[in-house]
Amino acid sequence: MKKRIQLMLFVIMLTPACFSQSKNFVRIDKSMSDEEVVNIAATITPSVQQLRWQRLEITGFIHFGMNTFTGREWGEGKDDPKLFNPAALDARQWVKTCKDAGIKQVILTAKHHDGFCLWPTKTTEYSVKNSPWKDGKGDVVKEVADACKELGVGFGIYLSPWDRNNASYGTPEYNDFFIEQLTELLTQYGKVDEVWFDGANGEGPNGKKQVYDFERWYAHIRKLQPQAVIAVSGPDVRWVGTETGHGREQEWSVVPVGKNKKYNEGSQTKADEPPSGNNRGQVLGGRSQLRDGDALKWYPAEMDVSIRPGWFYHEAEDQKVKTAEYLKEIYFHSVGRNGVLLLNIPPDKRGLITDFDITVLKSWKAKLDKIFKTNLLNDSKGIGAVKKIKPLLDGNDATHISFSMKGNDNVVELDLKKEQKFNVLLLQENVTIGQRVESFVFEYYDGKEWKKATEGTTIGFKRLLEFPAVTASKVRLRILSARLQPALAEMGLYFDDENKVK
Ligand code: FUL
Repeated sequence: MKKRIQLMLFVIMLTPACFSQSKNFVRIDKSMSDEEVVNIAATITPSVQQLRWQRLEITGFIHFGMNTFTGREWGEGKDDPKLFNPAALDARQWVKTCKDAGIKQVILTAKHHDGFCLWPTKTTEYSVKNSPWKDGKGDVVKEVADACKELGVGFGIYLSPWDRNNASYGTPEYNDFFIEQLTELLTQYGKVDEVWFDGANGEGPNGKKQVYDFERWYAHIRKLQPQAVIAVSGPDVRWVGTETGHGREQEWSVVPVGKNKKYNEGSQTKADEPPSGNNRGQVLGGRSQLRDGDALKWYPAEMDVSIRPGWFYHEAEDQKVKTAEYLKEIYFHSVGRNGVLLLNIPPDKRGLITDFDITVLKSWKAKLDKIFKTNLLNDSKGIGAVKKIKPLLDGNDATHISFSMKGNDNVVELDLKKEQKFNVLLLQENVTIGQRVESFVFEYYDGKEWKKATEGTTIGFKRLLEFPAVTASKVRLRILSARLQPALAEMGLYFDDENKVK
């Protein structure tokens, strides 16, 4: 008997974390008290796929296709495939440019709303195979997938549900056609890490709108590429609600869903809609909103934005590439507000990312590397109730210090050992435990008393705050309110000599 228990324990210890069940969807009902609902929200955690995706922090979008050649943003599906001829196309240059900028995963528009396919699909004649590019023998999806594999970058596909070219659009047959397109993309190019569905649902060539069979598509993706996350008209990753690259001041990863829908316990397949309630405000998932739906779900935010005004390349926008300074702000307001940034970088008609974009990306990367080069807390010592601060400084987002929130067990106080100048704070929660912090204040000791350097609400996977520079040798973080016991994973303090926050 003892042996059996020992064996069982051994097996449990050997079971990789990815096989353990995370609970990322829970139904709630009217009989539950507010406190119960808050406690449920605090224990909801990401799936293995969601956690992998969250840890990428910066991902890239490549909008490329017929629009690149016609100068449009939304093609009508009538442009001649002969127009598609990116004579110098170099997908490796795209992926390398992204990788050098810190982008960890690249999503390609395999088909945009015009229906033109960047791979030689069997499902339609409207594709690269009828273009002059490589005499119709080219395959952009393959070239990008291969470059991602070679350079160790994740690979994702954007397949527009809205198809303005296909004659079956607006009929049930279109859903079968879409399944065939998914099958090709998910079986011919190796591992796919993200499948991105846009919400646009306009009219097709016959003037009809399509009723998308999302649930069938999700099940198909789960079967063929179970490790992929499905965004943003999808169950794993939610659209933040704007295309500006900015998240909310309070961005919770646990949000209410399914106001008018009937969900099954444990099912994530049906959440093909935005969270319930008001999605446009500066708070999503706050206490007062948790009852807006009939379930709570781990549904983290992706902030998509283009480096240029448009999603596709237009020569006239060469001088309108966002500045490195503005991209830095976007980074602080996306990754630094508990989200994943999806930055679009569109190649030009040659099939290359231009130097205008590359120059900005390089200086953006250099800026971020410079800010986060030295964590000024590295040599610090815990001097309050919490002495063992190593989990906060080990670079591991799954080790943490937990706070009971009773008495003064909500504070971590640090001696920096010498005067340091700082103006950027980094905080991370261990989200494998749940997202819990609701408000905090960060203070410094000026020799006489504690003063506020900055304050915030949610932390989540990562929170970044900029504030006017302070010089001090003692600092402390006080968590003011939380759901259950919060688990603080990482803490960083930096000095950005270009920071203009007054
Ligand atoms: C939108 C689309 O309509 C745009 O063209 C672009 O693809 C963007 C990422 O999603 O909704």
